[in-house]
Amino acid sequence: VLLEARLKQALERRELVLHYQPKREISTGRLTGWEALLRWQSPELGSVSPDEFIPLAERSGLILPIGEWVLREACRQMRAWQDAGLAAGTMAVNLSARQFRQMDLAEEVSAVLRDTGLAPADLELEITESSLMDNLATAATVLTDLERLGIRIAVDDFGTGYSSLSYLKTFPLHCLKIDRSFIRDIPGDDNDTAIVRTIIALAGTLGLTVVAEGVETEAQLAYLRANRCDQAQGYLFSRPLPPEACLALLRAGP
Ligand code: G
Ligand code: G
Ligand code: MN
Ligand code: NA
Repeated sequence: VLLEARLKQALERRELVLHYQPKREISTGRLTGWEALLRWQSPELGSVSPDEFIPLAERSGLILPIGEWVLREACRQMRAWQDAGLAAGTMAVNLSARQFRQMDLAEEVSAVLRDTGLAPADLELEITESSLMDNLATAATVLTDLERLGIRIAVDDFGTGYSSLSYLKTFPLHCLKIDRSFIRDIPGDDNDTAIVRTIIALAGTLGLTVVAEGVETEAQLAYLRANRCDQAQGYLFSRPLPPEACLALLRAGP
C-alpha cells in the first residue's frame, strides 16, 4: 500500500521517465525504431524496476493513467525527433493486460495521435502473448479497432504464452518478438535453435515481421542473420537509453 501511494505520487511528481532501446534490421544494421521502457526514479526509493511496479500498477488500476502517460510521452518524443529532421523509424509502446481489456483503447490511442501529431504508421503497440490469450473475447474487437487506425501490433514475449496458432491467422498482427529466453542460449542449444527457426518460419508464412529480443552476442546475431530473422534488439546494439543519448545516436545517422 505504501508503494502504491508512492507510485500514485510518482506520476504527479514527474518521477516516471521513459528510456528507449533501438531495434535494427539485421541484414543492413539500419535503425528501424525504438521500444519505450518505463523507469521510476524515486527520490526515496532510488531507481525502481518496472518488474516491481508494473504488476502493482496492474492490480491497483494505476496502470491506466500511467499507461496513457507512457503512450503520450513516447508519441510526443517521437514527433519531436521527426520535427528535428531525424529519421527515427517506429516507436513501440508496451501495453499491459489491463490496458488491453479497455474496449475504448483505440479511442484513447487515436486521441493521443491527434494531440501529438504522430502518424499512426509510426506507432507500434506491443501486447504480450499471454495477455492476448487471456483476453480472447475482447482481443478481436480491440485489435480490429487499432488496425483501423493504421497502427502496428507486435506480439511481445512470443513463444512463452501457449497460444493457439489459429489466432495468429485471424488477428490483425504485424510483428512477432521472439522472447529473449529463446535467444540466450543460441547457437549452442539445439532446442532453442529449433524453436527460433520455427518462429522465424512461422512469421514468414504469416507475413509478419520477426524481431529477436535480448541479443547480446555476435554469435547470436550471426545465427539470426543466417536464418533470416528480420530485426534484432538487445544489449549488443544498445541498452535502453535516456532521450539525450537517443538523440546523439539519431544524429550519428542510420
Ligand atoms: O526495462 P525492463 O527492465 O526494462 O522492463 C521490465 C518489464 O517491464 C518488461 O516486461 C517490460 O515489457 C515491462 N515494461 C517496461 N516499460 C513498460 C511500460 O511502459 N508499460 C508496460 N505495461 N510494461 C512495461
Ligand atoms: O517484456 P519486454 O520484452 O517488453 O521487456 C524488455 C526488457 O528486456 C527490458 O527489461 C529490457 O531492459 C530488457 N532487455 C533489453 N535488451 C536486453 C538484453 O540484451 N539482455 C537482457 N538480459 N535484457 C534485455
Ligand atoms: Mn516489449
Ligand atoms: Na519480451
